[in-house]
Amino acid sequence: MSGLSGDKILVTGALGQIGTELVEALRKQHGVSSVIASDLRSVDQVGESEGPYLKLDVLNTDSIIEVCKNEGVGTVYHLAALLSATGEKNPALCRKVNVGGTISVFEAARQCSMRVFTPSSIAVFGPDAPKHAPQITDLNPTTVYGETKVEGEQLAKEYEETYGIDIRGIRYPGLISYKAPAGGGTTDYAVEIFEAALNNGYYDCFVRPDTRLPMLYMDDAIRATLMLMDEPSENLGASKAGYNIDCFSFTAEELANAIAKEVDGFKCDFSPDVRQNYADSWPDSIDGSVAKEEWNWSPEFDLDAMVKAMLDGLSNKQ
Ligand code: NAD
Ligand code: AKB
Repeated sequence: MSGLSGDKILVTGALGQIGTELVEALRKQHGVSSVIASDLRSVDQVGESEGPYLKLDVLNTDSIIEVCKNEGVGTVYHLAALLSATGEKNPALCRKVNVGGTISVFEAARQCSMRVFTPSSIAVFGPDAPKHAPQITDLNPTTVYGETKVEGEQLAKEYEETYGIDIRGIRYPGLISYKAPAGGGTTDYAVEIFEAALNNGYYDCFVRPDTRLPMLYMDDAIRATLMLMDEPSENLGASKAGYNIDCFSFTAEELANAIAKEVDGFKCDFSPDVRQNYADSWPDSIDGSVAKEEWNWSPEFDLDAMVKAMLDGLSNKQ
């Protein structure tokens, strides 16, 4: 992978669930000083940083352009966003940050000749999509968050067609990890349940036991992201702004049972709240055959491997 205007990498929203692990992986691949992490928090709030860090609001296009020009940034991983549960509580802010922030980054990419990775989500699908969602189908989400993700994919296509910018994205399923907390999404129950199981032996889950959603362990999500960004451009087709990727699916009850096999006495109750509606509007599983054909994606972690990795990771952290 070669940078265009420069070889450095900028990550927005770097302190979030994905950014925490993506920055680590990118620094291993490219060297610590080549990867600039950025987020809304100031440096003194972040503490001792293990590499370059900047306070950067993605709504401030001029600042992004200035940083990219001064630092010689060639690639941006744009992660700053509001997730579904937080976004539905404040739809205006969700639109502002998710769509406005994406336009800022694309404008900077246009002016500084940069490549961009920007995640989409399974939230692009609405209740009318097949429950095993194909790559191509009508996208009619019923959440504002989902609408911003559809708009992000459309903007990526427009910027690529109009200005020739290389913009790539993955429709991430719910991501499960332990290094940083989940950031206010509907799929957060599949993350919170682990810490609750280890600390309290009990979790009160905010979706019904039969709620089935596509999910992925973070190691696989990071690997998919790096693979997609390393793939030669000529191999990628019309879905490059938002690939479905193969992952695994389980119900909330299947997850609780898998944890109970490992954590003696673990008990889970289910008290669905408003997030149930968002979960019900999303598919049960997704068809990742286009990503498999174009850049050979397949995940390594299944439900049992993920449960073991989560419990080991959290136990070693505590
Ligand atoms: P997160 O909420 O954990 O992190 C987002 C980060 O963005 C936060 O650190 C926040 O401080 C920062 N941020 C918010 N507003 C900002 C602004 N104006 N300027 C700069 N930074 C700002 O989210 P995440 O889980 O790491 O998700 C990253 C991306 O991946 C998002 O686009 C999200 O929609 C997408 N995604 C995540 C998942 C998942 O399960 N985590 C699934 C599908 C898609
Ligand atoms: C959320 O639940 O909001 C995210 C997502 C699937 O986009 N995890």
